[in-house]
Amino acid sequence: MTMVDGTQAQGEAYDAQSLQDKWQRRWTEDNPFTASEDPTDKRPRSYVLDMFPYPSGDLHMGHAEAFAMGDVVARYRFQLGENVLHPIGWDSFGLPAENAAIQRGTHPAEWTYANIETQAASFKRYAASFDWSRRLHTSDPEYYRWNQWLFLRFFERGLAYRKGGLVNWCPKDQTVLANEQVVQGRCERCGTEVVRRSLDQWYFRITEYADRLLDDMAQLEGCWPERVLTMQRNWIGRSHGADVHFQIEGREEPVTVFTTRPDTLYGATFFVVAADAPLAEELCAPERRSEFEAYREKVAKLSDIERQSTERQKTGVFLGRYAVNPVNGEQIPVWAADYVLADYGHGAIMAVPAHDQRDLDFARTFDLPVRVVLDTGEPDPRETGVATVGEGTMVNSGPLDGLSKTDAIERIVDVLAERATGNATVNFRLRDWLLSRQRYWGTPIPIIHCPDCGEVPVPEDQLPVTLPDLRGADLAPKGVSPLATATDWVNVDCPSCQGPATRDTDTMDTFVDSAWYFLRYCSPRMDSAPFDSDAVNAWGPIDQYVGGVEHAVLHLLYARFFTKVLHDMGMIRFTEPFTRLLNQGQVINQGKAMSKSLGNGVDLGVEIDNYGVDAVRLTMVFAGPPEDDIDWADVSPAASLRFLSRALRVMTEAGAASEPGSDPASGDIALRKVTHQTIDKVTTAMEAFRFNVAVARLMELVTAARKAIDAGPGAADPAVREAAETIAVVLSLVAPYAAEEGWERLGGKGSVSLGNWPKAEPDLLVQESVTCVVQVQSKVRDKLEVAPDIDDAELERLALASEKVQAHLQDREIRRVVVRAPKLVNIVVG
Ligand code: ANZ
Ligand code: ZN
Repeated sequence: MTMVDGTQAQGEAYDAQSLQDKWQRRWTEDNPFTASEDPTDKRPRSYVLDMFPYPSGDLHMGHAEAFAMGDVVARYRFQLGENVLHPIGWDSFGLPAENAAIQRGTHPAEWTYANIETQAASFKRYAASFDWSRRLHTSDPEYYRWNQWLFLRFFERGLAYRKGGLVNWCPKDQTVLANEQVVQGRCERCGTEVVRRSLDQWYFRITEYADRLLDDMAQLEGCWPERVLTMQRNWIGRSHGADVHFQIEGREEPVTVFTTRPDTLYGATFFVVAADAPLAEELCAPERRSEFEAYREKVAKLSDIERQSTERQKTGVFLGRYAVNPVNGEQIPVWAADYVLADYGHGAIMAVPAHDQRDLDFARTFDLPVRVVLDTGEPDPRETGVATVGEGTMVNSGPLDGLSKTDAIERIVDVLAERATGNATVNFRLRDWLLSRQRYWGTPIPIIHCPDCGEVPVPEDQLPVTLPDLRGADLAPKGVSPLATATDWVNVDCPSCQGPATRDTDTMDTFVDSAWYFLRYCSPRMDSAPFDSDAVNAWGPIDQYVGGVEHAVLHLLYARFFTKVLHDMGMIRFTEPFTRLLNQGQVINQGKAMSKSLGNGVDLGVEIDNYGVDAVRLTMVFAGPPEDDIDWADVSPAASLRFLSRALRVMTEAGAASEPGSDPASGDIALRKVTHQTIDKVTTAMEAFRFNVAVARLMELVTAARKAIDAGPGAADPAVREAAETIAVVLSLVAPYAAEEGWERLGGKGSVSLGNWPKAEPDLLVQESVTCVVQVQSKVRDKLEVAPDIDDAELERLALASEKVQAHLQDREIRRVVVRAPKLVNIVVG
């Protein structure tokens, strides 16, 4: 343990370890951060939430940063005297527990709960201001029971359904992945290349909420980071366009395509079906079949990203059929290709090579015709190989000729509607949420499959469907859920007809757990409902959510979806869960993300042993704005420790020299001004989430107080006490141990952390002005009243803007401006 010598005045060293031992014990006894449910408690409520951790081991540097930032937010609200809900829990289901258990030959529960205890102890040591009474673990049956209950409500409303279809499959983890969990064609967790498989899976119908998920973002504008809003918008991907029905020879029903450019309908020179769509197989002429099947096999191995890459040479197979363009009766060949995706739009397109680059690349590869239908003034795509996408005038388009693109879109949609061959429509990139997983460590899906009754919900009084223990069983991925091996568990009577039936053996995606945990915190022990609506309406929506930007799409979108469904069910009042969002940066080292292979990892436990919790937290907060990454090689926890020692010494000396309650009005006016300006600036910085600025101001106040003790009015001056008390309160946001200790030494009442935020006295904020003389060629031409701390640039700007000065400058060239802030500006002209 590093000791910093602070002995000069008090013979008292700053010993982080002993401060931690002392105050942690007190906090455990007093629970100062317990939220109040007392209805007579009239303090404003605020709900501050950190994204809950996954118990993958002990806390690491990333947690230390995230939770330092979140804690500053929560502690600030506590200091303002609000009734703050700042809960903690664990996102404790999921694959890593299962994989670790397989490796170590233990049960996932053992690994999980041991890690939770480790992290909980570390959070306590880290002095996070949590309400520990509300702690939850999503792998507890008391919690996941409500996942099941919610699933059944969704099921009743048609928002949970099972269907067969192509899904992303990770061959290593042997489980399906949601689209969101496929990153550049690879499994987000293990990096294995993902393949497509046809399976029956459970989905949540999130697409039904696509419009609202987009439109309600208006509420978040300015309160969530712009980049997160953009990512959500792109993920939902709303495009306006038209459905157009093409007749295909030998097929009764027309085939519909989605296009954002119905204006280009006369330029459609071929038709493309996704090679892996059932339609391609159906349309394929017998003589093309073997070629088609070979092609389809190759396509199955590709990820969506690869398929749509503009760099790849286009591939495809002619299906031996023709489609009929509904506006001019033209016959165009039908192809199967991989650049058209089976699950977007209708899985088929009309190809307009002149105005769509992918289509043009394809046309050039297979020597298909290209017809320009919008004259944009750009060079001919047939010569350049570059599709033209600009605005212009319609050509080669019969009745559309001469129209602008926008007018043509409107006209053609009318024509299509009249002939019942198309209509305007909106299409979304968003897919339904695939929630079933073929793994053990998750919430069992509460459905029983009966040969006679079909999908039968587990009756409510039989919830939770608890996981079979499977201790000692082989959980290694085999493609079917390990739950299927627990035959006693699987075989049940059908709740509806009492005949033999089987339980669904899949478990839920853990994003289900985190889609509503923030509601559970409001009434964590409720055993008759997932949450108490009154409590949720009293606390929610969450005022401030803090967490990593890696959750910008998945978790936040799902939580927003659940909130809307629960709102529609009448269970909650609000429609958006998180009023404000803060994404903290990452902790890196020597310019790179910490990793085992680079050997640049920093161990949080070691840092805390070396410098203490306060110094580590202070370093995190002081390093920069909370959104920025922190390079641990560029910061100095040792310097933080020295600062803490200085701060504690000021508090100690002031405490020893004066009694609490003395009237600061009689104190040293210069120091008082510094104190109140600090309060003012720190408050502004806190409201603007510039915690690093708040710390910088605090450091200045400590320096000013030190000076006042040593070279000014001395430690007994009431202004020194006022400064020291302010230091303790502001310091409590980042360095709770030093703050609490200093407060005690100052004789402060209760915990320093609750309801002590000071108010700046306006009188002490007024800065006197100084008269600045402005000269032109060394002759005084004007006098300005300016702030004493004005900087040179600002003073020069004011001087040059003066009308009197302008009158003397006229058009003469300024050769030099001499600025001596705040008293003098001299303008030298040529
Ligand atoms: C004809 C056309 C002409 C198109 C033109 C574009 C430009 P966004 O904006 O992403 O919604 N498309 C439709 N379904 C597709 C699928 N399953 N796979 C791949 N591409 C598909 O894109 C909509 C456009 O993407 C549609 O408009 C269609 O091509 C293509 F000058 O239709 B377009
Ligand atoms: Zn039945």
